[in-house]
Parts: sequence; C-alpha cells; structure tokens
Amino acid sequence: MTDTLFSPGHLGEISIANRVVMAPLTRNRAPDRMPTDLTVEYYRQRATAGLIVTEGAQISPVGQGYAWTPGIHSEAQAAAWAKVTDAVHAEGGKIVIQLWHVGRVSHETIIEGLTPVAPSALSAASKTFDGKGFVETGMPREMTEEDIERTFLDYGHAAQLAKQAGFDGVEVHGANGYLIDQFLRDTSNKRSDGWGGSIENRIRFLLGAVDACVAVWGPGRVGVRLSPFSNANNIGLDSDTPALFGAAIAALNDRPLAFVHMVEGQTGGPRDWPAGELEALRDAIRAPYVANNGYDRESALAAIETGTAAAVAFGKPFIANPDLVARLERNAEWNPLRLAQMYGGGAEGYTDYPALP
Ligand code: 8OZ
Repeated sequence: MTDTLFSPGHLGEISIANRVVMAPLTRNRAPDRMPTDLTVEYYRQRATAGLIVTEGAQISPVGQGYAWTPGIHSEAQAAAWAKVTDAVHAEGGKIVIQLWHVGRVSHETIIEGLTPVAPSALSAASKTFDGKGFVETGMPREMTEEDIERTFLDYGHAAQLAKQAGFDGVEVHGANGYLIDQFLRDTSNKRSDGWGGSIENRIRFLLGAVDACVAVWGPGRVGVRLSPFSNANNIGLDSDTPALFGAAIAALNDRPLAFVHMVEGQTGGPRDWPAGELEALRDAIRAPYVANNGYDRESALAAIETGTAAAVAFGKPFIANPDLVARLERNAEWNPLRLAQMYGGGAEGYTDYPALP
C-alpha cells in the first residue's frame, strides 16, 4: 500500500501520526527568552501535526539574533518548555525543538553587550530586530578554536536540556544564513585553519554540532535543517553548492539521524534552483526526507505518494491554521495569514486563529 500524507510513519525513532510537519517559525513572543502560557496554548492547538518543529531556540546567550526569541540554555527555560511538551503530548502529538545559533545575524544590543561571533569577521550586512526597530547586524568577531569547542558544548548542553524538557528530539538549524551555514559557505567562511578552506574543513562545524546532539539523544532523534539554495539573511551562495552540500549530506549519511529537512529554494520565497541540483541532493539523503517551502495540498500529497519525501513541512499555513491537518484531509479552505501579527505581540495572530467546527 502506498503511503499518503495522512498515513502514520516514522522519522527515525520518532513515530508520527501523519506526514504533515509544522515547520519552525520565529514568533518573537518570549519576552524573557522563555516560552509562556500563550506559547503552550499555541503549540497545543497545533498538536495534530505529525511532528512540530518549534521555533528556533538559541543554545546560548550569544546565539540569539532577535528580540524576544526563546532560549534553551538554562534550567528555567527547560522547565518552561516542559509545559509545552506536556501539552503537545497530552494531545497525542510529537515535538522537537530547533537548536539555533545565529552567528553574525545579531547585534550587541540584543545580546546585552556581547559581540556576535562568526567563522570570519564579515558583517552579514543584513538587518535584525532589537525590540524597538530594525537595526543593522553588527560586526562579528572571528571565533577562536576555544569558541568553537565551547559552542559544541553549548549544543550538547541545549540537547540535554531539551531531553529534560521532554522533547521527542531536536532539529539542528543548519539553514538560512545562521552560524552553521556561515561555516559551510565560502562566501562567509574565510578561515585558513582547519575550520575553513576546503569543503571537508567547512562541513566540520555542522558535523560537530550534530555529533554533540547525537551524543545526547542517540540514534533517530536528531534532525538537521539545510537550505543550500537560499540566500536568507544576505548570505551569499557557495561557489559550488552541489559539491558543498553533497559532501555535507554524504557526511550526515554516516550519522543516525531522525530526518534531514531541506528548504527547497529561497526560504519563504521562490522554488528556484539550477536544473537537477536540488533533486540530486535530495536523492542522496539517506535519512527520512522532510520537504519544505511553498507546498500546497496537491504538491504535498504528491510528494508522499511518489515517495519523494517522508513528510512535508508547512510554515506560514500552520500559523493561520491550527488544524491544518484536518483542513488538508477534508480539502477545506485555509484561513488567510495576518502578516502584521507574525512577529511579536500577544494572542492576536498567535492563538486566535479558528479551527474548523
Ligand atoms: C524569520 C524571522 C526571524 C528568524 C529563519 C529563524 O529564517 C529564522 C527566522 C525567520 O530560520
């Protein structure tokens, strides 16, 4: 029998009730860098997703890039996240937390006077949000060997806190121009030591982060998100995307991952890539594949039925439709997204989208 979007399945060791994944979505509603009761309600409402990937949660204070994003680096944060995982599990859902380090996509005002860090001292020349308005990203300092090792410890610590908080696993955020992506690409990584230069060197940081998480979680509980064709946060495309991401995927294939999750094309934008390149990367992935970016009902049904993907992640549709799985199943209309309420604020645009009766 062929699988459908609504068939139960597995992403590694995580059993899922259907193949619809809620993609990670930054919402900037964690005023003290902690999930709140509203966060609990928001994820509870969306627990019919086969799997929820939470919004990015910074693994350390310096890993934060925007005002009001939640962290996963303190015991208090883990305790607050435990309320979220309890609520989702009580509804029969599954949830992994996205482990995030923004690298150079930050500003000292957001991280209380710390200097953003990156593989090389190159500005993202992008913008971030400091709680008052949009500010130019700051100039990062080049990470030392010690910083790098410290960051792997931070990944491991965050992975441990995630376990304590009752998550079903973690997703390592390797996409969208943040720290791991900054190490991967030759446009942002100009290092001349063992963490830069050759592709083999540039993929080491991704692997160090993933290995730190696998050491905590064991097989089938760690996913990875990549966006090879995206220039999100003004990161330049690598000079050889197929070779770089081909090598990254080959190395990830040696790890016992729950899934690899790929943004197909421009993050939140066009599904464009040079002919055949994404397909070749996708087909090289040995872990269950989670497809993302601009899917609708028809293309998601097809991705599962043809076996192209193990699951399909929906982002913005899940903001506006807490019961997206039921709407997909019944071929019902989707609530429109209220764009002005995406980032920051309270219940409006967060927990007040109606489910179908
Ligand atoms: C939108 C706004 C802020 C952050 C990403 C974590 O692009 C994000 C993000 C998206 O991965």
